[in-house]
Amino acid sequence: MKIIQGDITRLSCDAIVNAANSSLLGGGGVDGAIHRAAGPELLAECRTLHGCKTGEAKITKGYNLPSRFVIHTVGPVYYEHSPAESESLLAACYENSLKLAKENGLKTIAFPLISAGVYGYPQREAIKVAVETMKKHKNDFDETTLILFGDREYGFAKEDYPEFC
Ligand code: AR6
Repeated sequence: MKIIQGDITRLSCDAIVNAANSSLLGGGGVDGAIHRAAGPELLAECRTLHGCKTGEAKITKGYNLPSRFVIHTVGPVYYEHSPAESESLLAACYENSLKLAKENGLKTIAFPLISAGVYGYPQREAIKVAVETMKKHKNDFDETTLILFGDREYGFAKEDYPEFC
C-alpha cells in the first residue's frame, strides 16, 4: 500500500477509482479529467448504468486510459450530512470500490481523495478515512495506491502516514 502525489489518469493499474456524482455522467475535478483521458466511449458506457447512489460503486472499462477499468463511486457532499454520517458514507465508497475490484479479480487499484474537492470533505480527515479503510483490505491486492493531487494533501499524508509515502 502506498501514497503518492500525481495525476490518476496517468497511472497504469487494473482499476482507477473515479470520484463521480450520482448521475455518473461526468463533471469537473478528477471526474472531468478521467472522462477527458478515457474518451467519449466512457460516457456512453456510463449512460447504461443509470446512476449510482452515494457510498456505492459501479465499474466500467477504461477505454483510452492506461488503466483497464474505472470504478465510479459517489462520495458524500460533506455539509449535507452530520460528520459521522459523512464519515461512514466515505468509508463505504472505499469499501464498495475494493469489494467490486475483488469480485472482478483485480489486483492493483488506485484511489483519488474522494469527496475532498468540490464535495468539501476536510482533506486531513478524508486521508484518514481512505488510509484506514484501504489498510483493512490491503492483503487482498498486490498494490493499493492513494494518489493525492495537491502539495497540501500530500503534506498532510507525509505528516500523518510517513510509512506509506
Ligand atoms: N488526479 C488525482 N486527483 C485529482 C485529479 C487528478 N487528475 N484532479 C483532481 N484531483 P473532486 P469530489 C483531486 O472535486 O470532491 C466532480 O464534478 C482533487 O484535488 O474531483 O468527490 C464530480 O462530477 C481532490 O483532492 O471530487 C462530482 O460532481 C480530489 O481529487 C464532484 O466533482 C477530489 O476532488 C465530486 O466531488
